[in-house]
Amino acid sequence: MEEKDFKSGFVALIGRPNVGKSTLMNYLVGQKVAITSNKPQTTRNRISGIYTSNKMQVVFVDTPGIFKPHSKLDDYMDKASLSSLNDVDLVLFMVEPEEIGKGDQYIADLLKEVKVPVFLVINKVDQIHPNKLLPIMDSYHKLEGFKEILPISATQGIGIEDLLGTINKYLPEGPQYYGADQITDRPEYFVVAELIREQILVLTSQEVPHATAVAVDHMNKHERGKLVIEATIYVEKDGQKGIIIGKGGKMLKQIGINSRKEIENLLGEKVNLRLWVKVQYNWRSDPGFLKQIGYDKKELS
Ligand SMILES: Nc1nc2c(ncn2[C@@H]2O[C@H](COP(=O)(O)OP(=O)(O)OP(=O)(O)O)[C@@H](O)[C@H]2O)c(=O)[nH]1
Ligand SMILES: [Mg+2]
Repeated sequence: MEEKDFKSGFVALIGRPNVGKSTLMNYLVGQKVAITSNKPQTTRNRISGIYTSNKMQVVFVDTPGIFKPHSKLDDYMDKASLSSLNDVDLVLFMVEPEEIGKGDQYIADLLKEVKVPVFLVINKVDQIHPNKLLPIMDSYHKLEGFKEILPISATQGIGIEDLLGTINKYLPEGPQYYGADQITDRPEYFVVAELIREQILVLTSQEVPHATAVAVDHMNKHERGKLVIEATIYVEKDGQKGIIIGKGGKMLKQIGINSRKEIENLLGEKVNLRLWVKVQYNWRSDPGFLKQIGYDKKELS
């Protein structure tokens, strides 16, 4: 229950693609609200994961990895990440367990403009020998500007208690914004579409995952005790459509089987998932289409 010195606030997760931002958020929330993959540029929209204990409520704001934009979608993704820095209480800048490189230097420079405290979080420390950690931490100490430098592993749970304890120290006293059982700010249909996209990231390669968008069209009727979900997978070219469907429909079937399991896990009920594949030429550079499927810049302000 709410105590007198209850703390709450918003904490942004910022960093290059693939450093483990979404993995950390899921670990903290205790459930998969953001999809993850070993391919960079997995996250495309801001999504919050809500952590609640009897001492505090932290709204973690996961963001797309920051990189040099090549298309309208890329540009949208960078803006989504950077705009989140203006309205949070704290920023976690996540990096790989290695000495600072160009991509991280670029983000570190952007973060100098941020007025709220910034923690440097070195993730994936399970991948390195403990002796290697000190020189890495030193290289970041030299940069200055970080209130705390914290090594963690988002998959092994290393350093997470420390991280939460340190966040607690910096957050202001405040109310519980969300119910204790709410784990994300996004509607279920958004997470459902993402879970389908996650399987496309797992099962296909090269340009296909990046050329794919998923939209849930219907998710409100039941047939024979199952929730019927209809969703469309958009790709940019006929060849990509062929890959998503696969020989004799094999790939699409596998995408359906895998994502249905994840969706049933999320919703806690049986699902009848129906998938369609459509070509939407050059959708990544089409502002009208981006808006139509929810990648809307206005959503950010
Ligand atoms: N070994 C190890 N792998 C990790 C750890 N955290 C994340 N990963 C892996 O790193 C990969 C990327 O994780 P994501 O959470 O998707 O990374 P992200 O920063 O959200 O990436 P974008 O959404 O593309 O910006 C996945 O394969 C994760 O399993 C960790 O602590 N240790
Ligand atoms: Mg991510």
